[in-house]
This record gives sequence, structure tokens and C-alpha cells, in this order.
Amino acid sequence: MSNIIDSLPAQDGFRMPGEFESHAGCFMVWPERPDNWRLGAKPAQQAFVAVASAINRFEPLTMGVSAAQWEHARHALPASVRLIELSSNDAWVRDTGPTCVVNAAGEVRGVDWQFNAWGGLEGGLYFPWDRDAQVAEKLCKLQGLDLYKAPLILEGGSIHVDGEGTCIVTEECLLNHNRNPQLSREEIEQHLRDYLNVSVIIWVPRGVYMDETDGHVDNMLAIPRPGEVILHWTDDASDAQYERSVEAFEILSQARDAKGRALKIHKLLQPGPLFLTEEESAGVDQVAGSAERRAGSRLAGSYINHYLANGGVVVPVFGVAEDGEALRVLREIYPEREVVAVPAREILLGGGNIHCITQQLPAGR
Ligand code: KQY
Repeated sequence: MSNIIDSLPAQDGFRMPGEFESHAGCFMVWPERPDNWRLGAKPAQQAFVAVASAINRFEPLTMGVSAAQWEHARHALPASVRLIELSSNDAWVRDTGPTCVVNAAGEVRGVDWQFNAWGGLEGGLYFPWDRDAQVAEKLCKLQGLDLYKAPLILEGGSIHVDGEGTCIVTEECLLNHNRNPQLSREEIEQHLRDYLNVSVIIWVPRGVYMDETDGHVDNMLAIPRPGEVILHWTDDASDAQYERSVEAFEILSQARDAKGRALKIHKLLQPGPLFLTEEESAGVDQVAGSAERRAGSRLAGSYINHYLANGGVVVPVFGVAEDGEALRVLREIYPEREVVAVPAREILLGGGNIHCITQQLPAGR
């Protein structure tokens, strides 16, 4: 049984927990569209299997898959992964799935944001997106979760919370005219307060250079625990990312979170920079209305885009020199978790990474 609730999570005593809090499981959605994933999505599917298998070592994993791909996905995935039939337009469940909120009694509810494929007809990444817009409600119904329908366009990858009243977002995304042009910054903040139950919102100006989501915060910084952030970084002042990371560092250094703490900021060096090859570009079907994949274009690669599972951290690696140092730094930041590296260039080629293709279901009662 699952009902649509007409009040607000904050009014009802529900809050979005930090991703580092314990989970009942994780959702993913199987990739298949050939205008986003090269070679008919076969290499991406292998990467998704590796991510699902890594997460499933730590917590239950549910994979949404189309009827057309059911048999193949069942064969490719470990038997312990729960498969559900789910229609979608693509595989970015961080953005299409529910943002779950919990109360002190351990009840879990979903928040269903509106979705316009990262910008609708003004820079959005594909058309149509009608099936993706239904994913959150369908997953809530599957889990028997009551849900709130939030009246604004927002993706799960564009918010990070510490579970203690602080939310971090980017201006580049949330104030972008292609999301909610009718809402002021204050009105957007009010929705975040209402639906996430936060009191302090920290606005970082921009996300990762060339991020096609318009600068999702989950590619730019992560919250490993309350009072700390990990920031995507480069020391190369001539790199296009440099100014973005420096301005974020300045804002974060001056910020106080909802508990009045100054934030401890860990810098995590970016991979590469990484670029799309001729061969990779040639493998993507070119379709009008879908994001263009031009050879030589810079990829928004980031180790920040990792997923926190129960007792684990599932981190994208790219087969480059920076991988080793990134894993060393993450092991230092997360001594209480097992850090697992998953080769993820194929996910990056689709426009995001491990955090973008996963959505946690918080543990309830
Ligand atoms: O990074 C994400 N959260 C989503 C990326 C969408 C890319 C679509 N091609």
C-alpha cells in the first residue's frame, strides 16, 4: 500500500538522511539506449554489472529493467540482485528515483521531484522523458512507501545533505533557467527546507567543468560524514576546472553547517583530464534531440561520484595514473569502510558516474 501525501516532510517530522547512514538497499536501472551508450550499451551494461555486484556485497540491490532486456540482464547479473520490470528512458536513477526521507520512528517515505531530463527543451539531454518521470512513484509503490509530490524540477544528483540539517547545492544547476525559472532562490530554498527538512543551504557556484547536468553537486563534492566534505580538485591553475574548484573551496571554507560547524574540506584530485576518443564517439548512435558525443570533447570525470553502501564505498576508476592516489585518499577519509574500485569509463561516457546510477533506500524500522 502506498499513498500520495498532501503535507510536507518537514511538517511531518521526516528528514533526508545522509548517504553515510544505513541503507535497506539500493536501486539501479539497466542501460540500453544506443544514442547515449556506445555499441548498443554492451560495454556500459558490463560496467553496470560490476557496480551492482560491488554494491550487492554490502546491501540488497534492485535493478529496474525493460521487458526487452529482462532475459539478458537476468543472465548478466548475480542471482542475488533483485530484478524488476521497469520502463524508463535511461538509467540515471539518482535523478529519476525517489529521494527518501525518514522520521524518528524509522518510517520511510519518498519524495518524487518533477523531472525534465536535465533541462527540458532548453539543453535537456533527451526527449521524451515521460517514463523517467514516472520512475520515482513506481519505485515507491513497489516498496510500499508513501510519497510526497514536490512541485519543482529537481534531480537527486543536484542535492547533498548531511542528515543533520545541511544541504549543499550548486547555483549552476538549481538556479539554471532550464529547471524552475518561475522560482526565486528563496523559493527554491524554501522547497529544500520543506522536502528535505534542512535549515542551512550552502550554495557552491559551479560544478565540474563540462558536466552535462549543469553542474550537479554530486560530481563536485561528497559528504563522507557530518562536518566534512570531499571536493573535486586540481592544482593546475591553467585547467578549466581550477577556478571552479577554488571558488567552491572559498565558499565551503567560510560556510557553517546547520550545527554551526566549520567544514573540514578534503581535496581529491581529478582524473586526467579525460577526453572522448574517435572510436568511442563513433560507437554512439547520433539522434536529433539527444546529447551529442563529439570526439575530443572533455569528459566530466570525477572520483567524487562514488556511492556509499553499508560498510563500503564504490568508487569509479578510469585506468589512469590518478586512480591510485584517489583510492589512497578515499581509504584515508573512509577508514571505517571498504573502498572498492570499479572501472567506470563506460559510465562516464554516458554522462555521469556511479553515484548518478544509484539511489539508496534508507534503512527504516
Ligand atoms: O550525472 C547524472 N546524474 C546524470 C547524467 C545524465 C546523462 C544523460 N546522458
